[in-house]
Amino acid sequence: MAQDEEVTVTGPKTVAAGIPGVTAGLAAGLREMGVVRSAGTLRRVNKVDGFDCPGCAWPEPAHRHPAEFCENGAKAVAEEATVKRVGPEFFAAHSLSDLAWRSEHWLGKQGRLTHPMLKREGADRYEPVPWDEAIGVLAAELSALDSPDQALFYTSGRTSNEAAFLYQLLARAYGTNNLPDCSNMCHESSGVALTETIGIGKGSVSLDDVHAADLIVVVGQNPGTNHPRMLTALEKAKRNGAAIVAVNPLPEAGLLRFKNPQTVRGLLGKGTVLADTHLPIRIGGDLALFQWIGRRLLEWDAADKSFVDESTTGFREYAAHVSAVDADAVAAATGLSTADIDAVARRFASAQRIIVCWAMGLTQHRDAVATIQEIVNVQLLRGMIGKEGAGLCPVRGHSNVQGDRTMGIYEHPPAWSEKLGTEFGFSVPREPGTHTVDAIRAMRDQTAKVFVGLGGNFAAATPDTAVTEAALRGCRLTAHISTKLNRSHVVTGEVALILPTLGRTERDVRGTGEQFVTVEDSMSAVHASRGRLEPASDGLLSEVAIICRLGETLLDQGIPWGGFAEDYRLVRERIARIVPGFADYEAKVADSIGFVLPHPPRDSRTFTTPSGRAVFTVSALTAIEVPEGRLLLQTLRSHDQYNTTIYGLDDRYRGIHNGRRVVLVNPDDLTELGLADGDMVDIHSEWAGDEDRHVHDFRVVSYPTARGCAAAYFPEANPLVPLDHTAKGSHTPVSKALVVRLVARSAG
Ligand SMILES: Nc1nc2c(c(=O)[nH]1)N[C@H]1C(S)=C(S)[C@@H](COP(=O)(O)OP(=O)(O)OC[C@H]3O[C@@H](n4cnc5c(=O)[nH]c(N)nc54)[C@H](O)[C@@H]3O)O[C@H]1N2
Ligand SMILES: Nc1nc2c(c(=O)[nH]1)N[C@H]1C(S)=C(S)[C@@H](COP(=O)(O)OP(=O)(O)OC[C@H]3O[C@@H](n4cnc5c(=O)[nH]c(N)nc54)[C@H](O)[C@@H]3O)O[C@H]1N2
Ligand SMILES: [Mo]
Repeated sequence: MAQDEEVTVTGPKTVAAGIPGVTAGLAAGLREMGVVRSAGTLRRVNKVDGFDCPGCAWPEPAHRHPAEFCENGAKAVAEEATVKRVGPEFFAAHSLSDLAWRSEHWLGKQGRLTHPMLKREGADRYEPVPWDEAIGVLAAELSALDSPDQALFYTSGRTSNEAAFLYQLLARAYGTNNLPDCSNMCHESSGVALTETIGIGKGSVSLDDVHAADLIVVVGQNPGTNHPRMLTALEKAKRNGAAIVAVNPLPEAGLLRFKNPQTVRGLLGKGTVLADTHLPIRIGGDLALFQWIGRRLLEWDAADKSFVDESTTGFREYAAHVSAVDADAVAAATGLSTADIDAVARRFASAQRIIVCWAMGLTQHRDAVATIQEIVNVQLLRGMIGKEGAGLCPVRGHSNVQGDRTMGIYEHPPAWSEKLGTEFGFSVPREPGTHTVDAIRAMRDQTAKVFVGLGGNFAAATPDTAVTEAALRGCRLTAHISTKLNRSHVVTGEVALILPTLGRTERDVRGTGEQFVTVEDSMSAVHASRGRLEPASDGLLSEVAIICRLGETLLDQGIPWGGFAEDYRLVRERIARIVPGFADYEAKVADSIGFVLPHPPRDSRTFTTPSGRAVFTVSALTAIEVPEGRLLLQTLRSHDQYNTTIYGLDDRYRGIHNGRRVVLVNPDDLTELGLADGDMVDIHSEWAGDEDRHVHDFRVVSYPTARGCAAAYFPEANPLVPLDHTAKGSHTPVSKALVVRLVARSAG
């Protein structure tokens, strides 16, 4: 999958968005959509009567700006609304052996899928088939399995609430909880950490809280690229007097300075300095950092004693543990000086309304759950839950990943299983199913034989690419409900299906007329999303319609699939009856900006933990061991991608152009390793004595990351992530802390 790359490096930027952001967004729109379609489409992003941006899960403000989208939202929309097409002629011209060596960038750029396609056993090509045949093949293969647990039903986070609800209903009525999802690789650690400590796996702040905070700490997150609209909220908080602290091994542009493209000042001026302090932490040092902050808060008598007494449990043990935390151990783990950490601890001690935000820089680590729980500890100590302008803010990735979980996309049976079973007349299986990593193991071990993907790109997004691809190829059938071509369509089982579907931006007309769907953002707000564009092809079905057709063909339980497919209100009616918090669903989403789901800690300082209190936790202070001559590598996103969808080969804010096979290393480490900027290396990852994993031909970039740390892009670096190297308690692949060795490629 080599690409013709001639990487050029211009060095990191310190300011995000402004005119370059606007022009990059518009250019992407014009390139993919043309002038008329661009103007009409971008105007409807995140509007009350428009569609939810398929980009990130950052919430929309109640009073929306005429341009309530960002550069990367515009790119996400352009990618979906492209005028290019991948139809039967494309597959006639390209065999699977031909497609297998194409890059993800190339595959994605071919355009939108238009027809159901089938690869028959032994064939090296997809051929077009009618929908009935495609659904028939899938249903027949599922029916032929010895047990429903031999099937896997994966979901990616763009799926609407309606489709997600029906999909889990289908899987469970068929007989399995095998519902792995992208969340398993994403914010699972946050969900586990928060459920154990505050009783609910979701963040506790609203957008108004962000605007009202006086200290916002952004840990392990790159909002300038991945949640650009968050910068607008940070800017507003800043103007209201908030201090902002960034904790990150990299000096990410958006965190340092921001030019708001929605204001004249932002477009033409110097922009707003966002972060008052940047702690360039060593990868994996956050657990130690927050334990030390906890220690200082206790020494300085900064605890909110009445909150701790009235609402928490476990304080004594926590206090005893952090009081003994050793300064040298903290310095070694964080790579930071005590003085620098203390300066941030003092902000925690004096601020009255503190929000801590985080994303993948915390969740994709071996001790991710414990690390997030240290943040919870500090916030509990300061009484920062259920208080205006304060709280815990895991910033989700995919635009409806949180909603999918609310709708029961989960390998464990949902809390409302019994209601689900009673409503539809079957018993929900009790045995937990497989999460993403177990799904790969099951295919590898041939205990799973049919893989169905509702969106996403399982082959490329998952760890240990060689193992995962072999596992997928070992399946009897792989089937993907997708908008665009990707690696997962070309790494197939014996039989393979592509089921092309409508995107968020497109009009969805069913028997009872035009339909809308609903989604939930990162702050538990649920609202409607209405596609406005003409569908990319007449051959497309909505996700809801595809699931219903499969349900009808596969199952004979008497679930009214036909009715659901023609009128999504009937789906919402069932959700309202079954899923807590959705009473009056239809009325609440029909013509308003939506509603916010209940969140007991935020709403009333109620904690639905076994003790009825928020829980302080104690975790050992660990540091990742890195042998001599090795670096700690994180895999991250460039400014020009959406997960495995590669928009382009530039990473503007980091000053890297025309290539993605790069590894960013601190200049002092380069000197020590006898390497220099521009060198070509192979990267070998070392784990549990197993040194087989490597990727080749990466260009070294001298970059101001923390000492001992390195960074490369996801998904190119995924072959380095060991399948069994997962976070304790959440099973999330450790994508942010790989021990690696760089091996220079000999010249010539
Ligand atoms: N344009 C665009 N938007 C997106 C996405 C996209 O690919 N493109 N993806 C979406 C999805 S699914 C998600 S989950 C989110 C991801 O949003 P992010 O979590 O912002 O994404 P990453 O690129 O993985 O960035 C991880 C950040 O954590 C830092 N980091 C790495 N290791 C550590 C550590 O040990 N400690 C600390 N403190 N920091 C660390 C990295 O330097 C980097 O800044 O974005 C969503 N939005
Ligand atoms: N090494 C490493 N690996 C990682 C990560 C990392 O940071 N490092 N991050 C992880 C994270 S946070 C996540 S969330 C996962 C992402 O894993 P996935 O969600 O599986 O991957 P995506 O790249 O988001 O999926 C893109 C594909 O979804 C399809 N698609 C897009 N829109 C729609 C739609 O509306 N409907 C349907 N049916 N299909 C659609 C298109 O065909 C597109 O090619 O990757 C994880 N993998
Ligand atoms: Mo994610």
